[in-house]
Amino acid sequence: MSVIYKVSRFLLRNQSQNKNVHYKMYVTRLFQTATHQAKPPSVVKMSLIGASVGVVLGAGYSFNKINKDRKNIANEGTQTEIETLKSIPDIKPSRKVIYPGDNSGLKLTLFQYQTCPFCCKVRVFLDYHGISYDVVEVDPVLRNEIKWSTYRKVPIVLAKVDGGYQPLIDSTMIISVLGTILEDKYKKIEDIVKYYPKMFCRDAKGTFKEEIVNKYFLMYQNNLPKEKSMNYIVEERKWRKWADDVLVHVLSPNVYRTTTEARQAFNWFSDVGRWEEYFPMWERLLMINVGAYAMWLISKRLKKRHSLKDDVRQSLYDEVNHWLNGISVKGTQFMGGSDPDFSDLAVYGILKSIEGCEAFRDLLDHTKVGVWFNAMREKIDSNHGRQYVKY
Ligand SMILES: N[C@@H](CCC(=O)N[C@@H](CS)C(=O)NCC(=O)O)C(=O)O
Repeated sequence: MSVIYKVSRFLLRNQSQNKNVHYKMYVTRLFQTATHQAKPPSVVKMSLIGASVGVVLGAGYSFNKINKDRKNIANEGTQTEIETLKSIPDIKPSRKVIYPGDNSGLKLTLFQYQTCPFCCKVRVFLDYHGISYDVVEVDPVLRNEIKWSTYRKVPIVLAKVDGGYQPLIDSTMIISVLGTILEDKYKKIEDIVKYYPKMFCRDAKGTFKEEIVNKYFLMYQNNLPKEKSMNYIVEERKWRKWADDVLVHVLSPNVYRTTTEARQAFNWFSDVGRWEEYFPMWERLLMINVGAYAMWLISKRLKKRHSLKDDVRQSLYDEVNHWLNGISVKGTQFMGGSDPDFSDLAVYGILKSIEGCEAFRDLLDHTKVGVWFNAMREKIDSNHGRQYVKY
């Protein structure tokens, strides 16, 4: 879903560049006139110039690449902690979610896009546990609301801690940190976050990036919850990772499968993301119309990249059935048993992000996910997880 936001930024950038277009065309025309009147250079001379430029550019590129590779290799394995802010950035929350029964003592602000699957995961986690939070809706084009952060994605949670505000980044890390805290009231966010440093490493394709490598782990520190065995914890981790690495990737090609579906999806994003409030009319219409078309094109590439079936719906049904089979092997209502666990919450959050799209309606018609989904909705809407918060 993050591509939506890239597309909109691309559109806005182009818009401001348009101002220069006439001037550029004028200069180009002048240049064309000048070269038209000059004597044409010989073919040999032009080839020599071309070859020299090629050699210089090639050498520059290789030099840069070697330097970058050298730097990357030298940095591999280095860790950075996420620093605490002295004060909260001066940004007014878009709204407040208040649960009267919340005695967690946590003061959290969630910076988000309403329809981002990763943000939905975090909201579902907080709602289930009945933890109050402020929401700052981030403008996906300008992202001014997260200017204070070097991490440029959402969700970000800012948690009030002694002496400042602790940024938590990445949906999975946010949930693991808060999950650790809910297990033990004596643990402090600013201490726990130190166990989740960003590490400079290579991904499966060998590309260097910063990643919180242990983000699927809760810091139980030899104090495993009585109701969970080690095998159970490993399984739960596996499903959480599957949700991020597999399930999320079947969404876009399904949501933007046809131009009509893409437009419908964008209209729904506009409604639930309150784009009317945040964007001028022309920009909203541009995002819906051009964005939908661009996403329709991009989703074809994503389909290939993630090796989805020609009928992308089938890939969506297959993955959701894979999840439902996992539950039926256990013979319980949820993956977590009679109550949802971290993996149920993650899968529910991700699917909830496409709830208003045709793909989701088809999913309800072609799989049995509705029973689990509705049961999850009930648990979350009643803040059922509140009872497990150890405060
Ligand atoms: N692994 C991250 C992924 C977060 C992510 O990719 N968020 C998207 C929004 S759906 C984003 O902010 N993309 C950056 C952008 O808008 O350029 C997480 O789980 O939080």
